[in-house]
Parts: sequence; structure tokens; C-alpha cells
Amino acid sequence: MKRIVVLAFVLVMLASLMLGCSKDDKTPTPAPDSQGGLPADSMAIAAERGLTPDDINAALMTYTPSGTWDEYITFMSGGHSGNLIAVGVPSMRILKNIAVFTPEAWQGYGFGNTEIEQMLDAGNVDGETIRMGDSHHPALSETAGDYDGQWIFINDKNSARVAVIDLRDFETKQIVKDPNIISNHGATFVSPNTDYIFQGAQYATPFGWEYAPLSEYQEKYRGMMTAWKFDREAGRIDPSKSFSIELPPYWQDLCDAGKLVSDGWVFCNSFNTEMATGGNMEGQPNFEASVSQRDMDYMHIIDWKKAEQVVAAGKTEEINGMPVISIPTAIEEGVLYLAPEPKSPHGMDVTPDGKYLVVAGKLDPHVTIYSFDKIQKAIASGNSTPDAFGIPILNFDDVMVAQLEVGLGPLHTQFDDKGNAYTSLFLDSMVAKWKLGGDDPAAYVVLNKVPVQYNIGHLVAAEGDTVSPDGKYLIALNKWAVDRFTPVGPLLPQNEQLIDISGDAMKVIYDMPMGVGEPHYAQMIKADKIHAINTYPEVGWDPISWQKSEFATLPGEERIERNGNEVEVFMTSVRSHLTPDRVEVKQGDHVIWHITNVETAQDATHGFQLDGHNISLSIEPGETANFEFDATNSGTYPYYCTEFCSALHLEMMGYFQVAP
Ligand code: RUQ
Ligand code: CUA
Repeated sequence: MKRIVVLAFVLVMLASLMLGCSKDDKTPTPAPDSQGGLPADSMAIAAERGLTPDDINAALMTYTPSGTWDEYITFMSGGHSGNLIAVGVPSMRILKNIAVFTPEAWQGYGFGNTEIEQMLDAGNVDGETIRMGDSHHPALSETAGDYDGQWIFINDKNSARVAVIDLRDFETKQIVKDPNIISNHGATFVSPNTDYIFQGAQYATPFGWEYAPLSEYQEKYRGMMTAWKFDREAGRIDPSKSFSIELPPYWQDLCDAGKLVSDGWVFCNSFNTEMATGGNMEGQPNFEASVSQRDMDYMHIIDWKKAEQVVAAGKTEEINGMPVISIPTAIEEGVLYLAPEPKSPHGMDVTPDGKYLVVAGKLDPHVTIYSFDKIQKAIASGNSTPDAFGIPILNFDDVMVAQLEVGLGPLHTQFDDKGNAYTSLFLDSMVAKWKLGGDDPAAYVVLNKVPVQYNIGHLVAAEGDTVSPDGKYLIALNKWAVDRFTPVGPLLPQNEQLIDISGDAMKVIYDMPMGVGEPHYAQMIKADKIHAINTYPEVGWDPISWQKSEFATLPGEERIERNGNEVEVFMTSVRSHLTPDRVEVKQGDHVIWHITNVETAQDATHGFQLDGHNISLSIEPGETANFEFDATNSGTYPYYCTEFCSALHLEMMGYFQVAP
């Protein structure tokens, strides 16, 4: 029996290797042994580890030898760790944990660096310092509906903020806070040329999250869609060219922007069209029951190109500095429509051709497919009934093409290059693969399913949100891992499972524990589309303004300047010393400190920490970093380089002394 198994290994491995050779030139072909077969010890290893032929195939498809690079990069949200995590595919190696909403000491993010503190402060709420976040949906910048590898955006559900990350250096450059909503969820989604980054609200509040009694929910509470204008030249959101559309106090959920034929439109789900306001201590049902009473909720259908014209024509109201199109104006100008959606929908995904919208209802075993063409015809026909706010509700049968039973708890859908769709099934812990059927309801069929472990939320396919998905890989972003990994206490990692979708049947080929933060959503881009720099363009670079810093200090220019009670330090770092290595001030002085890493070699980063001062910097090759503080306590505080940069790294230090 054992012999047969071993023989099967050999055949499978040989076949896999032969198939694997043609893949790409970075994949080396293993040297055969002297008999021309596989190294004999590989079978022994497989047998000893109890690997099945499927396991061996999976290993061959994912193992990425030392020094070889991944074909794709997946950007996963870090959930309530407030960051963004770059992961290589197929290796599933974490490449970088990018700090966004939350301080992160390794990257010197939020521990004194002046420019970064200012950026984080732009996300403060009414004077309250916010240094955490709940990042959900990353969106890569697009050109003509395809990822262009230049920027990535992500939302903070917790305080309705949006961040801009530059993919030249994988660093956060801007955080904006919506002035009128306090929680978002349908964000971030970009228009096909990244003119706008869309952000839908989640839990309705009065504008500016002011106080209003819950008994006045219907009159005073509102949802919102904000279109943040992205200025590509500047690489920044331009709040002065952004606008919002007032929405009813249904809880808007996920959104997606139209593409190709549906370019110019954005679509959002909603739940709690019941407008429940809680009260489980006052005799009312829990929210979970009261927000899911109705059979239908409403899709929000928004014509953002028309909204742009309405804003240009000045038909807005300025609320907390943001031009807002009111619901009555949105109705009058044909900016906003609703369409019924079955029971508490969650995912909203526009097909690659832009012609259909796939909506998945958490409490409905179907995905519902809407046709953009039918929506346009329904709008033109004028057949609708008004909701409580007078917004036209199109007839379900006029806009819906098909309903396909895919399984229990369908949430999100992704697409491949062969006209297939993949829907996550939270309750079933499965991914369902199904065929898109165009305008023919009978042509929509479920093809097959694969179990995943466990409770899948989102899923992401290679370039799966673009006009031309790649197929090949899909990642299941599972909320629970339960028994998948060696136990690490009650707080478990999530399980990111890589699935091979190149064939008819889907195969799970890798389990990756994500022990950093909960990936909600992710986007997967071909790695060669990203052109990351190795070192900053010039010594003395300011990564935020992307130009030479006025505080750039070159070797020989190091100095300490005193001006009354203000002491300014101009420091350089190079292997293996910091210059100056003595800084002495008087108690009560205000200290302004600049450090330029004058290195130009790849990876020659110097970190910097000052004992007893909550200061941590990462100064990458060519970068100038700044921080300032009041020297309130007298004492002797060593400062030192935190990156093990050379054999004499421990010597890369100095003394900061505060004389009483
Ligand atoms: S969520 S599991 Cu996108 Cu925030 Cu669906
Ligand atoms: Cu520089 Cu260690």
C-alpha cells in the first residue's frame, strides 16, 4: 500500500514539475538526481510528513524559493488594527504592514515625526485625538478601469475617514475626515479613472453627528455619500472640490462604482430601511431583529456625473464646509433612485463589463443580479413609487435579471477572466463558483463550491475588481480559524486561504494565519504594475511633500543652533554614527530636531529612538525626518539607531542631556 502511495507522489510531482517549468523564468527547475528522477529524499520527506498528492501539488504551486518574487501583491485591510497589509501571492508572505490610521513604531509612524503627526491630526474629531482606526476596504487607483499601481486608498469605518497611500514608497500621505458623518462603510471605491473616491456612510446620525433625540430619527438623522475628488497631479484628495449627497437614514452598506457602460454611476446597498432605533432596555427588540423585518431593503442608485453638474451649478447647501446635495434636489435633478433588494443585503459588485450588479443578501440564499440597462430603462419609463422621503423606488421586476440560489449567507462576489463569478457564503463556509448569464436568467448556473475554514467574509480575485480580471488566484478572507493553526490563546488569527481558480474546480492551496489585524477586504494587483522606489530620489527628501526638505542636512552641515529658549538640531545618520553625538539643552527649552539619513544604498535605513521621550523614527535612505518637544525633565537620555544597520550598530548612539 505504502509503495502505491509513494509511486503516486512521484507521478504527481513529476507531472507538476513538468507543467511548472513553463510558468516564468523566475521559477527555477530543480536539478534531477543522477538517475534523472526526483531527489530520493523528497519522497521520504513527503512520506514522513504525511503529505498527500494534493498537498504536494499545493506546495509546488505556492512555494517561492529564496530570492524569487511573488507574481501578485494583495493589499489587505488590517481591520481594527487600522492599517493595510501587503501580502505576496502565491507565497502568502507578509511583505509590509503599512501604518495608516494607527501609530506604528517600526515605521516611525505617530511617534513624534512632525509631518506624520500633522497628517494624523487631520483625522482628529472635534479636538479629540484619534490614534486608532477600523480600516475595511482598500481601493487601488485605476486608469480606464484597470489598476495602475500608483495609489491605494482605504477607509476608516470608525470615524469616517479616508487615507491616501503612495505606492512609490508604500507610505500614507493624507488622511481626510468627513465633516458630516461619523461612520462610513461603503468606502473606498474609485471611479474608473480615479476622479473620485466614493465613501458611503454606515450608521445614520444627524449632520455633523450633533445631538438629536432618537425619537426624531426620521426627521433629523441622515445617511450620506461623499465623493472625494482625487487630484492625481498632487496625489492628494482635494476637499475643496469634493461634495456629498444627502441620503435617507437607511444604513448604507457596501458600494461599488460603475465601469464602462455604467461609468458615471455608483451603487450602494442599505439595510435598516425599517429605520429602527434600538431600545432593547425599553421594550423594543434588539437591533439585529428590528433591522431585518422587511423583505426588501433598498439599493441606492446614484448618478455621480449628474451630481457633479448639480454641484457646479451651485445647487447645494454648505454643511460644515462641505457642499451637500439635499434629498429634494437629488430627486429633482435625477441624481438618486432606489431599487428593492432582498433582505439585508451586504455585497455590491459590478461585473467587469459594467453591465450587471451582483447583490448578495445575508439572510437570503440567492444572489440577485440587476441589469444596468434595465435600470436606465426603468428610470426613463418613470415607473416608480416614492419612499418616505419621496425618492423614486424602481420596480424590482423592472431592474432585476436573475436570482440564483448559491447557498447560505452570501456576502461578496468576485470575477475571473472566463465569465465566472465567485461568491462567499458566510454561513456555509464555502465559496460558490457560478456562471454569469448576461440577460438570460436561465444561463446563470452554480458550477461548483469549495469549503473554506471558516466563516468567510470577503474574497478577492486577482485584479478582480477591474474591467479585466486575471482569474488564476482567489483568496478567501475567513473570519474564524478555530482549529486550523497551533493554538495561541483565545484570540486567534484569521485564516486567509489561497485558492487556485485556474481549473474548473477550485482548490485551496495555502492557509495563511493573519495575526496582525482583521482583513475585511483586499485587492490583488499584478506585482509588476507597481514601481516602488529603492531609496528616496535625493538625500534630504521629505516623503510627505515629495520634495527636498528645507531641513535637509548633508555631511559637514551638522550643527546645533540656539535661539533664546529654542534649540534646533541638524543631525545626519550614516553607518555607524549619528552626528552630533552629544546634544545638551537646558530644562524648559523647546527642542526642534532634524535627522537626515545620508545613505544612498538600498535598505540602509536607520531608526531613531530617544529614551524616555515616546519618540520613534524610521529614516529611510535619503530621508529627512523632524520632531520637536519640550525638554521638561532634566536628565541624561541616550538616543540610538534602532535598525541593526551594521556590525557597529550598537555604537550608533549619542547622549541627550537636559541640564537643570
Ligand atoms: S465588510 S464581510 Cu466589507 Cu466591512 Cu463584508
Ligand atoms: Cu544605524 Cu543601526
